[in-house]
Amino acid sequence: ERRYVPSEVETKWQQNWEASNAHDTTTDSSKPYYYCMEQFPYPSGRLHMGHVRVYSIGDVVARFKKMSGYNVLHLMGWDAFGMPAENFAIQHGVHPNVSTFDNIAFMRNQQKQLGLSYDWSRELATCSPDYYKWTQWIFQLFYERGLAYKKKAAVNWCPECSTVLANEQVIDGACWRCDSEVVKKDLEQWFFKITEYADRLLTDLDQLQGGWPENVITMQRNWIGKSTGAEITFSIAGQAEQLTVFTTRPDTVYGVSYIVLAPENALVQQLIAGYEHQADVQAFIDKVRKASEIERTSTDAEKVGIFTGAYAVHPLTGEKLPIWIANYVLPDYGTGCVMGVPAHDQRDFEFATKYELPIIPVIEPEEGLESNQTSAVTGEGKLINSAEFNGLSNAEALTQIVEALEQKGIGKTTTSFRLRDWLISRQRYWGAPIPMINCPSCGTVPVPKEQLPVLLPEHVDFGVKGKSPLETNDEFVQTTCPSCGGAARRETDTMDTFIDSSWYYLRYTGEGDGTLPFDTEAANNWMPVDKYVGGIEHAILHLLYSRFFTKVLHDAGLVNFVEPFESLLTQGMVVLNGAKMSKSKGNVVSPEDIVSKYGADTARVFILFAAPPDRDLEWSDQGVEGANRFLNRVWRMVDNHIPILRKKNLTADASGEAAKKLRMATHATIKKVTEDIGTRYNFNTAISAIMELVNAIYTYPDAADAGTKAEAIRTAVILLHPAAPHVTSELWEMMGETSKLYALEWPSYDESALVLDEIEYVVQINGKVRERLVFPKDATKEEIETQAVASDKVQALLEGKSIKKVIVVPGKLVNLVVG
Ligand code: ANZ
Ligand code: ZN
Repeated sequence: ERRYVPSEVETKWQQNWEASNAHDTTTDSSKPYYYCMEQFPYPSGRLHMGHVRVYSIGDVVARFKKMSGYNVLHLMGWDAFGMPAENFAIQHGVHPNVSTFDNIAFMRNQQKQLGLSYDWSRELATCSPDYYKWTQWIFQLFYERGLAYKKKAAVNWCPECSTVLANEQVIDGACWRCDSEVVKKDLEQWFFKITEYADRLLTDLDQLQGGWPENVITMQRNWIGKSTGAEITFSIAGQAEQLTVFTTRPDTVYGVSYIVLAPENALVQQLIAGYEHQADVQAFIDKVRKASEIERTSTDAEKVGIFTGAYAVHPLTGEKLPIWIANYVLPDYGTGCVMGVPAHDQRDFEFATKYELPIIPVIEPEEGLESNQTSAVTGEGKLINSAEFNGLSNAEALTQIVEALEQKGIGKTTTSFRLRDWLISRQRYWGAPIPMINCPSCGTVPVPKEQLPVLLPEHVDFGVKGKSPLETNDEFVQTTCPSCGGAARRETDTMDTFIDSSWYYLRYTGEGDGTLPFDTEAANNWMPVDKYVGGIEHAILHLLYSRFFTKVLHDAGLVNFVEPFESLLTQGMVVLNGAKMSKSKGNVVSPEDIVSKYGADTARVFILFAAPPDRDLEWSDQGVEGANRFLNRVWRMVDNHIPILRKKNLTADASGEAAKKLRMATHATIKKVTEDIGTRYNFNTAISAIMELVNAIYTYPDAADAGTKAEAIRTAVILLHPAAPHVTSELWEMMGETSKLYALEWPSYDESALVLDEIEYVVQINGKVRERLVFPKDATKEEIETQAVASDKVQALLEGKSIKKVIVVPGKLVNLVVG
């Protein structure tokens, strides 16, 4: 008798797989391709349970697909640039290059201890020069295609440290280091023109229906936020300049009582020039700009504004409308300019009430209007106070008013998107340098391609006031202009790390010959990713950016597909007593502890068994112990049957009652596990089906056919392999098998073994279940009826009563109506 010692078994098989290159990617042309990918981690230091969960899910799918005859691409890499390493450098003086690769080494080792089937020969780290060289190349491709441009934009600025802060470094409006109040400051920054792809990013979501969770599609759709409406032009009293508003409700145009601009709107300065209260308006503008967008747009934020002293002219009535600025108008949505319709827009209503602006109802709902409006009327209705449009329904009026405005040349139908261009500049060190040069005479010039990568200089100063780290290295900054040869300065911003992760899945498919960022042929073969497993926290940005990159690379002729991820699985969180595990909550269960106490297989089986993958998983010590007990039970099952399992010429004879039942259980389990893993991704029910099979094997009579039992045991071990690869490999060897379990063909089931010869019927009297009887599968209705009536129990219950009617539902039940 041999005891199950996970640590021994796991080390042995991890070494065995590594030595035999078990997880190398195959590209056998006779097999279909399957790309299984888990979101690559940030190398934070060590794995947490959330990681273990994503990897376990991905690994089951990858191993299952390999056994099912696919070439499988299954890899790991590191999203290795980013703030934490830089913060660590600032606080502890360890260079990001050192801490990052230390962290990677540690976490890679942890992943290996989990027995994950990655092809490590294709591992990548976004912070290595041979990767970010191509991130820079792609940046330049975007630039060449007019999709990268520079514009002034506000950054968070700490006046005390005189440094730019990332959003994560602003805590409750204050600097993370010195706690002083953070202000906004305008800097020239790089943007990616994702808005040019807004329509395609929206319409192509249709292709993802079915493959992506519905809620993720909805989140993407809302983020892109397409609104259909109109632009209407207003002239400004006494000025040549005009104003254009964006409105989704042109039907309310006669209800406009003021115009309101975002304080940042370029026109504002012109409007207030020479106004007697100009200084007050300016002070108001400065104050609003400090608030974040979230504060400004939240519906319960107080709406505040100030009159600019200027007036607009209503294009249809000629009436003078005061022009205000207010915090609730955003500078970069629509035109940054709104026609205020207090009677029908709640924000405008609150604003008008506060500042005593006129409220003019122009739509009358069916139930009539209150004489003293207490809130905006936002529903449907008929037009009033609207000249020749009175009496129309507001839907009709909308079209007709836009037509009328169009004819006058002062309005047109348009769409607006919530989606903004992507600000990609970071005034940070630990990121890919933007490969551009600023020349005093030629302007912005790309670094010549043959000079890529622009390497991150090793020596920078993280703490110089008023400078971002790259600016502190003169050798880096001073360069010559590629175009005129004169003295020039390098761009000192680095790229948002979301760029690094927007194309790694392409690099994984093959590095190619070094002339392009990836092997385009390999990418076209493997892509789109068949299964992408990751957290819901990336449901918007990472996926949107990756989709955007794919489309641009498609348009540039580098790939032949437009969507990168065909199917997406968003796994739930790992929680403890209902709360997300997190360091700050102090409720972290560490993967190291679980693996060293119970082994990786137990951790994997527990995680897969405890919940469907898209649900939150409640951590439970009893659950972990249960998983461990189950593996021990499987171990003993094999260990106790070594003689029959090793008997090579043992044949199965399933003609006996018990053998027939066990054979049926075996094949039903193959069917269920195959479908649960391969099509439903319900790993929890797959494992519970294997548990049931193991139970059936345990209760199988000793006297019954041994060959059938051996088949059942062997099957249970194979089916469990993707979830618990180490212990099953060991058991396979103990059975005397010499083949490699990971390379074994996934078992198929025998349909005929699933068919029952006999069926159990429920016998009801007046709808109440009274008896259960077994009939041959091919019994006729008459036979079933007579035997049911003749049974002892039914006869006893029938005493003194007569049968009025008998209903037989084939395969299910007999109901006797008795009176
Ligand atoms: C007049 C009006 C009357 C409006 C009415 C609504 C109701 P969505 O659906 O989100 O696209 N708006 C336009 N630009 C804005 C900006 N930069 N900041 C804040 N609000 C802005 O919203 C479109 C509506 O939001 C527009 O239609 C405009 O107000 C406002 F009964 O125009 B509406
Ligand atoms: Zn130049």
